[in-house]
Amino acid sequence: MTTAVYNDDTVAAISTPPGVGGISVVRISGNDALRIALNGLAIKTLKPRYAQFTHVVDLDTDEILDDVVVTYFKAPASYTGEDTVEISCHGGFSAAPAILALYYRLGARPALPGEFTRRAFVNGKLDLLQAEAVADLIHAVSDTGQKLATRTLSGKLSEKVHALRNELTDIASILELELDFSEEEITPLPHEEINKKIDEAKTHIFALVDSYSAGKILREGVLVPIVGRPNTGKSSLLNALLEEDRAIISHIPGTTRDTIEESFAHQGFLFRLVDTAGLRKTQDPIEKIGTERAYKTLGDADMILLVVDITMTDGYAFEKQFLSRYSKIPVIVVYNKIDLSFDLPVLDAEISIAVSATHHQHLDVLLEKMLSTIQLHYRVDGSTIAITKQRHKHALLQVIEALNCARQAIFQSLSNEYIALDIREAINALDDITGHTTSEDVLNNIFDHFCIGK
Ligand SMILES: Nc1nc2c(ncn2[C@@H]2O[C@H](COP(=O)(O)OP(=O)(O)OP(=O)(O)O)[C@@H](O)[C@H]2O)c(=O)[nH]1
Ligand SMILES: [Mg+2]
Repeated sequence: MTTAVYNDDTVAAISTPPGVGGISVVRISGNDALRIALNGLAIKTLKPRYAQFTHVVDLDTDEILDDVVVTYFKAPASYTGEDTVEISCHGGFSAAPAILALYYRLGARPALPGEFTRRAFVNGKLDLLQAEAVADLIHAVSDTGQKLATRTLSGKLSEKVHALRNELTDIASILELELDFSEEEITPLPHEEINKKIDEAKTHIFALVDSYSAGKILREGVLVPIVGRPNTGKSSLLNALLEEDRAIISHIPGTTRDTIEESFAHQGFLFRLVDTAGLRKTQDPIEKIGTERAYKTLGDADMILLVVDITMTDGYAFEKQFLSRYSKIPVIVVYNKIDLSFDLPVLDAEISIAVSATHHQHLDVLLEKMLSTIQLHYRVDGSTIAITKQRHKHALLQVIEALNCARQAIFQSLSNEYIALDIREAINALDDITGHTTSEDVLNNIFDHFCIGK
């Protein structure tokens, strides 16, 4: 559990990952960072924002530990908002740990996970949305995820939340002003007007709640189960899209038992394909577990590839039923094995593509369709601003709940005092998102998930 002591002690950590590499960086931050850093260096002063070449010298033996380049960031112009010294030493497994051990002996405390960023947050350098974006940026698994995190880090999402906050503060202020003055002194805003303003704010909040799916896709990738009846060519399609011989393929129906997840990037998006067991009624206990897993994966799907074997001539009852059951998620019907026939079954599907998995025919068309479907359905593009955490969604739903209470209070003709109270509650819930009023427990939970050194 994170100890909530900040600013009055100086912390140090290695900010680069362990392993062989060109350089490693040891970071020291806190009131005493400059003094502690200089005690281990062969130079006597550090000029702010200059890279200075020097040595780190062992306290007891006078031995040079490493040649280093040191940069001093004087408070408040640093990442943490405190005096910070960054020592770039040689990479690998020995130099940085030796330098860090020396600075512990010189008085720095080991930094906790995410402590540099937490200090930046406490010192007002970042709000909580931006701090979370730092973690997202470090852990980004796709181009789109990296870009979304960068936009959030630059404050784009915070701006949206602040704009919402201003809208709500305006409403509360009007109501509170009316409380302070009698009706002779000011003309009260009609309740229909207040209702209108609340509804406008709600529309903006709902849009932000809706952005969660887009944010999730950009951040975690698009989960795409490949499903269909046995032997339709699901595993062949997985292998063809991955351009890799990943899943076992055979002419025997029921070959795939377990789900197999593999990812690939296309146009910056990460597609997480899941090959599944063929869907059919079966007495085989292992195949049964396989189909159960397939249905479970479907529950989390962002998009589905329903593979149909066009050589089958049985009326496609299964596929028709499937399409009516999964009407809320985008389904692409992939008519496979067109190298064998051109007679496409007519299924009532919004999107269908004919391919040959084994002959790699029209896979590029399928990929383009997958991409455009995601962009259209989840309204994502290169400038999407979206929430990415359940925490954000939960707080926004609380805002809506408080605004509904305000609407109710107006409906019941309660005094402005009560309406304003509800609006203030909505504002508090918004402040939870940016970190104004976030509880220590929530903060601990967020920063404990960071790595040490960030
Ligand atoms: N001619 C042709 N055969 C294909 C094509 N795609 C798959 N097949 C064949 O169809 C058979 C089944 O392929 P799989 O990829 O194992 O099918 P599956 O849907 O994964 O099957 P299960 O795992 O049993 O559900 C194999 O013999 C493949 O070679 C295709 O595009 N054209
Ligand atoms: Mg298979």
